[in-house]
Amino acid sequence: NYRVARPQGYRVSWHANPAVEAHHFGQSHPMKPWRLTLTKQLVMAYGMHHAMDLYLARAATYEEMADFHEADYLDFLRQVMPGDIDRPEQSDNVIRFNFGDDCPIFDGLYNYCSLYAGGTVDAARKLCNNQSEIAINWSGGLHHAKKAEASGFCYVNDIVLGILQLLRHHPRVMYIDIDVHHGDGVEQAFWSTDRVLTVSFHKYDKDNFFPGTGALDDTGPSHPLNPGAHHSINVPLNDGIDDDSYIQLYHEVIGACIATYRPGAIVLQCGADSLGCDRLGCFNLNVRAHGACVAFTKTFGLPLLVVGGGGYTPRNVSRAWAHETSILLEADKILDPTIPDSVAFRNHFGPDFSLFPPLSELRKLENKNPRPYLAGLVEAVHEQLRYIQG
Ligand code: V1S
Ligand code: CA
Ligand code: ZN
Repeated sequence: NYRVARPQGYRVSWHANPAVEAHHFGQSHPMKPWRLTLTKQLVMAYGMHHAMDLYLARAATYEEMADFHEADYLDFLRQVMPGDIDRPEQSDNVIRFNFGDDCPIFDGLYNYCSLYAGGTVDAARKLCNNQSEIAINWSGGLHHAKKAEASGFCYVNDIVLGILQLLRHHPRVMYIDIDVHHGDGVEQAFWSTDRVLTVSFHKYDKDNFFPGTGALDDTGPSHPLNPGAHHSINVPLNDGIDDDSYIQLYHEVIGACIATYRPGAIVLQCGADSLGCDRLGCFNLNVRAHGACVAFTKTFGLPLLVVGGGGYTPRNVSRAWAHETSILLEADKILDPTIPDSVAFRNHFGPDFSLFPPLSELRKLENKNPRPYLAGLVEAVHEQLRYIQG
């Protein structure tokens, strides 16, 4: 590996398979794997591919996915075909495994799932083998998938598979989720163990915002015999949170969690639907603020697995993930904030061609998170951390 002697910075590995990008959920579906193409084009136009180890992600095997998922569910996922959604003989399984409008059955579904999952498993193994300090898979981060159920555009929970790999080498792993939605699938997968601390920041409205879970007092099943009690941290937010509030909250919550829990590795889900102007999101964050969370997480110097997640305005998803790649490479200060002329699909970034458009101004949402509310959240997290040992 040529990069062992990098004078400053960490070895960063990039895990991707371009075949993921070609899958289609359907015309009106908000999840567009094509956003990964746009991200890659930006990363390459800035020359960042020269500063990372690039790996072609292989498909996760059935057995690897069975580390978390039930065989019945994987068998269905493997053999199902687009027309099955309307076939009476498949209707029991379609309902049981929650396929439908949110989780459609499209061409190449199993291939899509195994490729994004393979990227995260590979990335985790690179960290475990000490072959890189930071491993990135922007196609992963599909945090809603359950053991035997698809949910919220997620079919295979690559994050859970990645954490299971990290747990082979690290006594404690911390999971951080800045997607605008609650990271319910990852929380649930580990809610009986004290070896994973999950922390999700999200919009919370039990009745009107998907998935409706992640209240402040949802801290994991609190039976005295459950070692995982108190090991789910939820930071429920209202519409319109702005840059300064979010960054301060992130620093206070994550700083305290890491100091108390002392994880050996961190998994960071960077869902970009927490940006302003997102098609499904309702926060008011700019690209720099989203990136500031990544930068702060990196300062702890722990092995870091970075995955994507939601993000439904592709031009902004790609801006955020390209900027965050530059932060992980310590190249953010030298990137031109004007998007290079050479980038493919440059028309998507007009009329400003800026890496940092004023998202918080373009769709102004009232910030319904007053300072005392946020102070109360931090206080509650500190209180919860008193039950946790590192
Ligand atoms: N919000 C939202 C939303 N929009 C859709 C949707 C819209 C058009 C389609 F053709 C298909 C689906 N579904 C939802 C949410 C799911 C959000 C998932 C976020 C995933 C993630 O970013 O966290 C990680 C990748 N679903 C719902 O709100 C459920 C419904 C209640 C309403 C929408 N219909 C389609 C299903 C039931
Ligand atoms: Ca979240
Ligand atoms: Zn989301």
